[in-house]
Amino acid sequence: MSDSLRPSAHPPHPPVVGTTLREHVLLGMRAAAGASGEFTSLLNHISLAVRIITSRVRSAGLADMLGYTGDTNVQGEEVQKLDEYANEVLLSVLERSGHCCLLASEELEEAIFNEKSGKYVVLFDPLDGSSNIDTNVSIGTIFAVYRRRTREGKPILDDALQPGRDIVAAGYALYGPSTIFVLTTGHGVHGFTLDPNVGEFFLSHPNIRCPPKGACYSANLGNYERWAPGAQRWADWINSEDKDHGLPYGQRYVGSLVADAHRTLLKGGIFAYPADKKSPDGKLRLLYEANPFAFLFEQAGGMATNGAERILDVLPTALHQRTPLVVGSREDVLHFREFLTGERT
Ligand code: AHM
Ligand code: MG
Repeated sequence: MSDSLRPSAHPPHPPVVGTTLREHVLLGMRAAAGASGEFTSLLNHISLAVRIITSRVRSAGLADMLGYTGDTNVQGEEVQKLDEYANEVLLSVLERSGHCCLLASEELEEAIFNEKSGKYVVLFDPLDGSSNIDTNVSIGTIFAVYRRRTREGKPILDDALQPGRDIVAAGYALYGPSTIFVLTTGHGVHGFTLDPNVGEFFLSHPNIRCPPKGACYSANLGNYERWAPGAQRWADWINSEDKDHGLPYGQRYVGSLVADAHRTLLKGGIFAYPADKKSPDGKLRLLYEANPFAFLFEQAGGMATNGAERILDVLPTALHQRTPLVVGSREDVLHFREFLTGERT
C-alpha cells in the first residue's frame, strides 16, 4: 500500500516518552489530511480490549478459585477459558466500535461479517501462547488491521485474504511482568507500557529498531529431526563454536510467539519456526500471527520470510492458513534463508 493511502497514526513531532497511546494516535490523526477519526477510534477500541484482557490475565493464577479454566469452579459453575474470554472481549469491543466490516480470529472457524458498516478488517489471535497460561508464562494478543478491499456491497472473505504488505496497522500486547502494547501504523514501531494504577498506556519504547544482527536465536530444537536439511544445517552452524564469527548464539525459547518475537525485536537475533515433517506448511498462522509480526519487523528495520518468499508478499488463500515463519534481524534472517535455499552449506 502506498504511504498516501495509509491512515497516519504517527505524530508530526518526534515521539515523547510519557505520551499516552491515546495522544499518540490522536496526533497521528491530526497529521493525516482528511482523517475521519475512525482509524483513531478503532485503535483506541483495540487498546481498550487489551486493557480488559490484561485485568483478567492478571488474576489467571487464581484460576482454580475464580475460574477461566474451562472446568467447574469452586461454586460449581461452568467457567470460561481465558483464551475464549479474550476472544469474546475483542469481538464485542470491535463490534461495538462500528468500524469493522469483517473480524476473524484464531478462535473462530469462520469470519464474522458486519454488513451495515465499517471500512476496516481486523484479524487477530486473542491469546497467543495460551498453552503457557497454566505455568504463569507470558502470553499475548496479536492483531492486523486492513482497509476493506471491496468498495461496495457486502463484505466478503476476500476482504480478509489480503497480503500483509497492505496492512494499515499491526501490533501486539505482551502480558509479561507489565503489559506492553507495541504498535505500527506504517510509520515506525512504538511501544507503550500500561500503568495499571492509571489504566493508561504510556509511550515507553519510541521508534523501536531491530538491531541489524543479534546474538540469540529462538527455535523449538525439539523439532530438529523433522526439519529440512537446510534448517538443520542452520541450527548446526548457529550452535557451532566459532568465536571470530560470534558463534555460538545463545538460545532463548519461551514458546509464546509474542514473548519470543518481542525479545527478538528489541535485542535482535532470530525467531524461526520452519516447516517440518509433522507440520509441512509450518505451524503458525499467516493472517494473524506471521503477517502482523512481519509488518512490525520490517517497520523496525528487520526482516521476515517463509524461507522462500517475503512473508508480506504471500497471497493468502484461506483464513487459517499456516506458514513457516522466520523473523528477526536482517543479517540473521538472511543467513537462515541462505542455508534453507542451499546457497550456504
Ligand atoms: P497457539 O496459537 O495455539 O498459542 O500456538 C502458537 C504458539 C506460538 O505462540 C509459539 O511460537 C508456538 O506456538 C510454539 O509452538 P511449539 O510448542 O511447537 O514450540
Ligand atoms: Mg496463536
